[in-house]
Amino acid sequence: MKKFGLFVMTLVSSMFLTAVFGFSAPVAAEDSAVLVTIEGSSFSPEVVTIKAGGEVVWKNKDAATHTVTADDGSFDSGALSQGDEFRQKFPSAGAITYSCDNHAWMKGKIEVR
Ligand SMILES: [Cu+2]
Repeated sequence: MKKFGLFVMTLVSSMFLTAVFGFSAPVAAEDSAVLVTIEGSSFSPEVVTIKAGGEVVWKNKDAATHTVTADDGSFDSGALSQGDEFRQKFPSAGAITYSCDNHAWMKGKIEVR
């Protein structure tokens, strides 16, 4: 009887874990954005290719404040402090170059296909 009780407890706890995992999985699936890390005063990767309708998220890991500013003015993150994120969707195909307002040498490119 003790063994049966242990079996039931194992079954119940694995069902609980399945329920928790089942609940968290769709949340992770929603976030299909391509990550660009800002670190060492550079965008990494510098060039990313995404499908039309895709999203890019930039995360600033530097202590310095950076911006993600499109050269054509189509988007601008404003000041990103350490740990801040900026998200941008790209609905149509084309290439968009961007840079950091605070550091002119920081450049990146999004290729939308
Ligand atoms: Cu910068």
